[in-house]
Amino acid sequence: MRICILGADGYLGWPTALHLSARGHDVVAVDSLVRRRWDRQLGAHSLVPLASMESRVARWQAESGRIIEWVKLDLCNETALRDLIARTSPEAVVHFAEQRSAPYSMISSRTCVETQVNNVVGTLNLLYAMHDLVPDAHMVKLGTMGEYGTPNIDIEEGWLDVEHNGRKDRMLYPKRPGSFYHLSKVHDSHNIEFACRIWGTRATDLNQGVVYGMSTEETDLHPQLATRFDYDHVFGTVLNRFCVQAAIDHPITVYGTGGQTRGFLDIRDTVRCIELACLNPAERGEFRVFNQFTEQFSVQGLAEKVQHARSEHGLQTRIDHVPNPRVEKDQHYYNAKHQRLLDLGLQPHYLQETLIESVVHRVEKLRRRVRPDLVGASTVDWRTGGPAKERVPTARESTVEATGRRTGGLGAAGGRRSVAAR
Ligand code: NAD
Ligand code: USQ
Repeated sequence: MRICILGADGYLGWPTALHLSARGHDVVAVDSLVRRRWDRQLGAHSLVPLASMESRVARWQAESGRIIEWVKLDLCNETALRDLIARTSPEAVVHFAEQRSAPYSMISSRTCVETQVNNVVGTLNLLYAMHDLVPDAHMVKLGTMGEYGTPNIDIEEGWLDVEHNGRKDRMLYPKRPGSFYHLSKVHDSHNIEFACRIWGTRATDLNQGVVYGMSTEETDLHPQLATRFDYDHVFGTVLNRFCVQAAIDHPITVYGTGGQTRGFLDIRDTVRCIELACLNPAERGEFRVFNQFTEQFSVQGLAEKVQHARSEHGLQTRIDHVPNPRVEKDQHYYNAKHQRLLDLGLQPHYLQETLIESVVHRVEKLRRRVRPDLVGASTVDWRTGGPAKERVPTARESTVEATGRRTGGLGAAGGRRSVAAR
């Protein structure tokens, strides 16, 4: 298939581009590189050193003999996006290209608006481009399990059969997300469902859980093919952060009681799920929703798994319960269906202590790159936003930054410049 991967410089987009290319698909890898800019602005960085996209695709060709076309493009630039879709005429477009951090979206009005504009406008531009130029193509969109929130009833895959006052209907499952980022995904889902209904667009919304892991078969082939790995408190996700904390003997930061339960999956299953969605497209006019995760865990349960994996090697790991900077339930019912990708043939990699140990082991090798000031609990509070040092610099401050003086950033005041910026 001809497949465009949007957001191909990211944690999940890059391994997916490699996975699909390795299986014989013609892949166009697209990204604006805005995430590297957000890292610089926040003073954060990927723990795993990142090659440029040019080096990555060249290395992939050397390793595999396969060509991935690399295009730098912002989805919010409608003209450029339309040119890309017209020129490449894809059969499937996989859309990862969004601001994906809940804490980032809660720092300030500016980061909230930036998140929602980037995500909602990019997706609308893509819907229009696909409708006008490749109406038969299939949109595979990364949504999130967090769109549903934590309702006190079972979570279905996208749709809910409702009986009310003696009448029945099938409705989009009610959403009650927990951040302005997660809300942007809800807005996307509604816009995509509407496009399916009025234009006959084919779309699969993958409501993905929290992803963990550092590598896939293809990213392991060469250091230049590695994908990013975030551990800071804005972009780092929970299990990846816990592994880094354990590796550097930092207490594990469980927010609140740790009863928050979420769906999780291994990064190797993410790339397989995307492949399955592409190979089995939605029908014309179908808004298809898959809940893309393989197991559910509480945050406390994950912390204990990491602690136990370490204790097997005689190592002690402390678990700290810190005040929750988020507004979320930490004791709640959670039972989310996740059958449809299994029906298509997904064979999950379930979380094992060996995986935790292998991630911790890899982090230990990169220990010198870990910045302790990025590892601790989040300072972005849902009620009050982020402290001034975390806010995105104003245009004037950015100019100062470009001339070499540091502004903003997650680290301690007067911290170092980020690795990416060095
Ligand atoms: P990431 O930040 O590592 O990658 C996203 C990429 O998209 C970045 O390289 C960024 O530069 C690019 N991008 C953002 N806005 C863009 C725009 N307007 N134009 C072009 N490129 C743009 O994130 P990730 O972890 O790889 O997540 C990818 C997708 O999967 C996101 O949509 C996210 O919401 C979803 N998701 C991620 C997880 C997770 O645990 N990582 C879980 C569920 C869903
Ligand atoms: N948490 C801790 N300690 C930490 C970090 C997080 O207890 O040090 C808790 C959070 O309070 C939350 C849970 O762990 O209850 C998950 O947090 P997270 O940062 O791993 O995940 P989240 O903010 O939900 O976002 C991530 C991705 C996002 C994706 C989402 C999937 O960044 O792109 O959409 O996971 S889901 O959670 O299913 O919505």
